[in-house]
Amino acid sequence: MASASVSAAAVAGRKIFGSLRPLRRFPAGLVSRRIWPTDCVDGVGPRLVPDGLASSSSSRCFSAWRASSVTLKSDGDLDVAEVSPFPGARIMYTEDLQFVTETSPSTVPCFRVLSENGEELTKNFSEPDMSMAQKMYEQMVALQVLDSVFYNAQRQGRFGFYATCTGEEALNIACAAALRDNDSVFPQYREPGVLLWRGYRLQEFADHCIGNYQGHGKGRQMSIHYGSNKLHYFTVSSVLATQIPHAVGAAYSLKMENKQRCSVTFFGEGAASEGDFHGAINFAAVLEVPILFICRNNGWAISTPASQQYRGDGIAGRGQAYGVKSIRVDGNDALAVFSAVKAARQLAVENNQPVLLELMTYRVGHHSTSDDSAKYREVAEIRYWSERRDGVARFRKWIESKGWWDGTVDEQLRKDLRTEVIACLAAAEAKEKPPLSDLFSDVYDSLPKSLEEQEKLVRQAVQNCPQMYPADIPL
Ligand SMILES: Cc1ncc(C[n+]2csc(CCOP(=O)(O)OP(=O)(O)O)c2C)c(N)n1
Ligand SMILES: [Mg+2]
Repeated sequence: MASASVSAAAVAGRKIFGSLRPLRRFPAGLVSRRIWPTDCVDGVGPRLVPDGLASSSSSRCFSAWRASSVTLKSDGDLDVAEVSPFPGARIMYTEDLQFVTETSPSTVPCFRVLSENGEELTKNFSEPDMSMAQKMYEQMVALQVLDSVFYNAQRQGRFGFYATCTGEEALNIACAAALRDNDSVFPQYREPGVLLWRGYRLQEFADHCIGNYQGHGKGRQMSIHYGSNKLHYFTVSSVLATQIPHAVGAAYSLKMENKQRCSVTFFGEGAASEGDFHGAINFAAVLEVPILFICRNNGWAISTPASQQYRGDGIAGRGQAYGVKSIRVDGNDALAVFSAVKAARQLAVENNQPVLLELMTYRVGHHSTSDDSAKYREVAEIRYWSERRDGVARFRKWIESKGWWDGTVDEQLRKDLRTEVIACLAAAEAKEKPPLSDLFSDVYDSLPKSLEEQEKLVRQAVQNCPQMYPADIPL
C-alpha cells in the first residue's frame, strides 16, 4: 500500500512540474507523504522525507498533498487536475460553487463516566486506586474549606481580593491527579487545586494572600496569584490568556530537550476569545509540541455568558480547525476528567502533539470578591448547579459505592480542615510584612540605576509623610 501511494505522488509531481528526479526510497512505513513545496516551486519535483525528518524540520515542511487524495483512473493514470498545487494545502478542486456551512451536523459529544448519582455508566475509563481516590476526595473537600474560609476573611477586610473555584473543585483535583507532578502548569487563576495536589501547604496559601514576608509574592502580587518554582506552577497573571503562549514556548523547550514531560495550560472559555489563545494553539500545532490546552468552560466570564462568547461548537469544536486533537468532557465528573487528561497527556508526551480539552462545568461562586453574580444570572440556575450537579458530591457517591469512603467521617474532616485553615490565616497575619526594599528586588540580578532612584524617592516620601505609610511594613 505504501509503495503504491508513493508512486502515485511521484507521478502527480511529474505531471504537474514536468521534471523528473529519482525518488528516494525509504522502507515501507517510514515514507512520509509530506512534500516540501520549496522543491516543487523550484520545479524539481516533490521530495519524500521520512516521518522523523519531517517533524524535526517542521518549520519548513508543509503537508502539501496527501498521495491518498490523488485519484487513480481506471486505466491506472492519475487525475491530477483534481489536486490543488497550492503550498501548504491539502485540497481537491471542485466546480460546484458551495459554501462550507458554519456548523457541522453534529456537535462534539461530552464524555462522561458517572451518572449524576455517581453510578458508573461505562467500564471504559482509568480508575484511580483506593488511596488515590481517597486523596482526591479529601483534597476536593480541602479546596472547598479553603475557599469558604478565605472568601469570608476577604469580606472581613483581612486581605484585598479573592476568587473561589466553587463548582470546579472536582475538575481542579482530577486534572492534577492525572498529570505528573513535574509537568509544567501555566494556570489562569481558578486552579489552586493543582497546587494543593502537588503539596503547596495551607500555610503557603495563607502567607501569600496576606502578603507577609514568607508569601510567594512578598506582598507584590494580588492575593490568589500563587506560584511555585518547586512545584512547576507558573505564577498566575490575571491578564487573560497571556499564560497560553508561554505554555507553548515551554512545551517547545520540553520537546527540544526530550524531557518526556508536557506543558499544561488552563484557561476559561472567556479567555479563549483572546487572540493569544488562537496564536498559541496554532503555534503548538505547527511546532508539534507536547501540551494540553485545558479549557474550563464554566458558562460565564464575569457577567458575559458563554452564549455570547462564540457561535461555533464551543472550544472543543475549534480543535480541528487548528489541526489539534480535541475532546469535550463533563467537568463535574472527576472520573471522566481524570481519564481524559491521563489519555491526553499520554498522546502529548508520546507523540509530541498538542491536545485540546474542553471541560464543561459551572462557576457556582461569584466571579470574585469584586462581583455579585445575582445581578446578572438567576439564583435558581446557581442553585441547580450547586445542589444537583456538584462534582464533589458525585465523586463522593462513587467512592462510597466502592466502599472506599464512609460518609460519617466527612463532617469531622471538614471541621478539622476548617480549624487548620483558620489557624494558618491567623499565623499568616502575625508574620511580619516584607520590607520596603523587597519592592525592588527579584526582577533584576542587580538593581539597575532607575530602580535605585525610585527606591530613594519612595524612602524620601515615607520620611516626609510617615502617616501615609503602613506602620507594619519594615523600612
Ligand atoms: C486581557 C484581559 N481582559 C479583561 C480582563 C478582565 N477579566 C478578568 S477575569 C474575566 C473573565 C474571564 O472569564 P473566563 O476566562 O471564562 O474565566 P472564569 O473567570 O470564568 O474562570 C475578565 C473579562 C482581564 N483580566 N484581562
Ligand atoms: Mg468562564
